[in-house]
Amino acid sequence: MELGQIGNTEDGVYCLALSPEENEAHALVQKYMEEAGMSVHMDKAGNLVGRKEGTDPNASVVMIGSHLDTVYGGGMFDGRLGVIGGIEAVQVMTEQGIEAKHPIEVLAYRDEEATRFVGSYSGAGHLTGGYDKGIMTHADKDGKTVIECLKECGIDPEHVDEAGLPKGYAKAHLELHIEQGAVLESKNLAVGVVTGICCQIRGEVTINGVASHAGTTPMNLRKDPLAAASEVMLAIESEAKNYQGAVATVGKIEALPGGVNVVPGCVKFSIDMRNQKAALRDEMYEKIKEQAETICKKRNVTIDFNVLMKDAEGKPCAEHIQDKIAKACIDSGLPEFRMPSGAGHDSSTFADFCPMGMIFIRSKDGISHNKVEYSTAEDCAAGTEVLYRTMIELASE
Ligand code: HGY
Ligand code: MN
Ligand code: MN
Ligand code: MN
Repeated sequence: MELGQIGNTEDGVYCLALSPEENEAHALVQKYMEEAGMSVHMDKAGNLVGRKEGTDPNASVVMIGSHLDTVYGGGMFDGRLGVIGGIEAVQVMTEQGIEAKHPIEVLAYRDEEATRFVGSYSGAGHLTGGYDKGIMTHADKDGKTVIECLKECGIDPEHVDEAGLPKGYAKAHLELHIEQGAVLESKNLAVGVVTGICCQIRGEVTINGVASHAGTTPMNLRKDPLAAASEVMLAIESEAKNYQGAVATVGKIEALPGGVNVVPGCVKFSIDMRNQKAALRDEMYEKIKEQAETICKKRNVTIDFNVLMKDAEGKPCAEHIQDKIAKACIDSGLPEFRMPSGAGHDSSTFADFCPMGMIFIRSKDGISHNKVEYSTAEDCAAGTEVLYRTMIELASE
């Protein structure tokens, strides 16, 4: 529970990427890792690495990782479950005196959420080569850049790219995570085997009109970007409903100059569009762009789509890892249920680096990225047991 108190406020947990709270969370987790019998260090990208040696020090590593940073007003389980669950799995191994051939590493990755800066999975991306260096100069909403925040967290920006791991370093990457949706709950299941992770497009849309007097500008003479944006957002929503499994979200909007008696001159809003397959996601995106341009032309305003982050493709979980997780479910007395992930995860960046797999546990009411995010202790334990069994199987063979 201590971890849950870090950055906890009345409207949710604020443990943002590369913040003092994220550092505080890493320091606490380092203590847990040491208590579990792991050697601990911070890698050059600022990720926390707990390591339990194997009987064959040259064997490839079974990696278990997730994140400690949250969205604005987030919950206590997103990411944290995977780090704490990994530590618990190693703790049990240590307590039982179990040795395995392969070294095991439990990692807390920096900046998974891309809430404060663009570019998801940044910490993990440095390890697998999946990091877009252009993001280093990005600034958060207060104008603070990634470089400044890295330095404040004691991470040398000059050396983060030295965190990269060689191909073959990892035997597998596992991640335990809350489902963040309502599928498991609807089927009354505690645990799910993840088959693949969605691919995302994130960006910013700018609509420019003409700021004018709210009292003297007749309705038919306005070039109002906010009214246009409202129509565009409804088009985004209805187009996304045409694609099975697709989602499209506008999570943030800003109307400038923001005066109550001023017809706005400019509107900026975020877009987050996802599907399991890039081709379908891109088809939906292009259709939305086309409709948006037609709406704005009709309204005499201009629109610009600026893509800030785009996953090349959905990320499949390795079949043999899925099968091991499914076996671990059965051995834990749980049914095997396979399902895709509509959320992105640190594991996404490992898909092209090593065989990766994910384990989901049920989310109450399917809610996440919200302070009421909740999973029962029983489900957390069930997911951790499945992780433990899969980890031992992979580390021993
Ligand atoms: O946005 C996501 O899917 C994840 O929570 N980063
Ligand atoms: Mn997460
Ligand atoms: Mn999240
Ligand atoms: Mn150097």
